[in-house]
Amino acid sequence: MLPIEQFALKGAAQSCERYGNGHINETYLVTCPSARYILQKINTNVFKKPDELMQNIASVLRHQRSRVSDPRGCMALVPTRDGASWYQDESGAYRCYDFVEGTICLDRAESEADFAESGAGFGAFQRMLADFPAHTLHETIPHFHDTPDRYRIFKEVVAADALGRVCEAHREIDFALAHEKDAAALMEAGLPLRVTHNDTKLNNVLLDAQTRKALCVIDLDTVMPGFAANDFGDSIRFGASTAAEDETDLSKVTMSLDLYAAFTRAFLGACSLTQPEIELLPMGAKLMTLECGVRFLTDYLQGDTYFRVHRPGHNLDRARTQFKLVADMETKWAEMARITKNGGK
Ligand code: ADP
Ligand code: GN1
Ligand code: MG
Repeated sequence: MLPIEQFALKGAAQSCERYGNGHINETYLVTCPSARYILQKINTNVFKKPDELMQNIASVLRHQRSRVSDPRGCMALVPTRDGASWYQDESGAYRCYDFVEGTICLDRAESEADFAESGAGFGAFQRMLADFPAHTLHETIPHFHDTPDRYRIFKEVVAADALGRVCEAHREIDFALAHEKDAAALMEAGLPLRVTHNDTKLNNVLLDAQTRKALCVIDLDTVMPGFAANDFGDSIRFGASTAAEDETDLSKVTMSLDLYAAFTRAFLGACSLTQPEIELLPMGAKLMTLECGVRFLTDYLQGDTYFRVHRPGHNLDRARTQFKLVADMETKWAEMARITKNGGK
């Protein structure tokens, strides 16, 4: 039983259904007579300290709230009946948000303009947090975009081969190992640390359904200090792909230079980055994709305990698309660098 009645909703809940395509939390749409809500069971296997997580979210939302013009421009937490920002019982940890009405959430860009809007949204989010006191943020997942550390864990998991799956994934393991030389490229570049979102998938920004303009950045669980190139790169990884993250026909999976350019224009137009940060944006795209592939592959080899899966081999399929994208980016590297240098033109 979900603890819906613990939250201060406007009226009794008429329905509560699983919602969205996130890989981490359990998300439910709760409908009351005069309002809708998003109820989430926080994945405490991933977020070990929900109290710290919720402190981060509450303070980021307060900061955003004082800066947005449209009230739908940032999420609103629904307090518990006791006035707390989240609720915990023996079944788990829960939080509730107002449903941001009149928006759409895309798993694939339907046009260059939609994808560019996500760039404008994430760029504006980063700009909005430029004066947020970064030292007050808890590290909700330590070493989240520490690619060398992701490799360290990956290699331990390969060596252990606890489920005997290594034999199913030789080609992918070899690909990952052959690309390890790039792993520290961002971390060793001396880039400025900013407050970043760190999970900038297209489906983590809501677009206004009428205007299709970016309206509200969601999924704030991983807001932590990071590099601008991480946010840029994770968006490209997911949204500039010509296929779904779990497409099994790899011939459909490429990185679209048109989508790359459209996103770059919008992102750079919305936040102001230094020259070294701009130069490393293509590396951000490649590394976030490689890192995500390594994470999917690690999870496959470990028995699918982190990312939600919907079929056998799902995480291996996901790893394959990421590595296909990395290989495709390598063939387009010079053009990606040129487009980035020209501000997305
Ligand atoms: P996860 O961490 O599992 O990805 P998200 O916080 O991204 O969870 O939520 C999953 C999905 O639920 C989103 O992709 C979006 O479709 C929807 N969603 C989340 N919060 C809201 C909200 N406040 N208003 C409308 N839709 C939301
Ligand atoms: C997860 O939570 P969601 O589905 O928006 C993951 C990201 C990965 C992404 C891959 C906290 O994002 O880091 O890039 O899946 N989030 C967490 O699709 O690990
Ligand atoms: Mg999400």
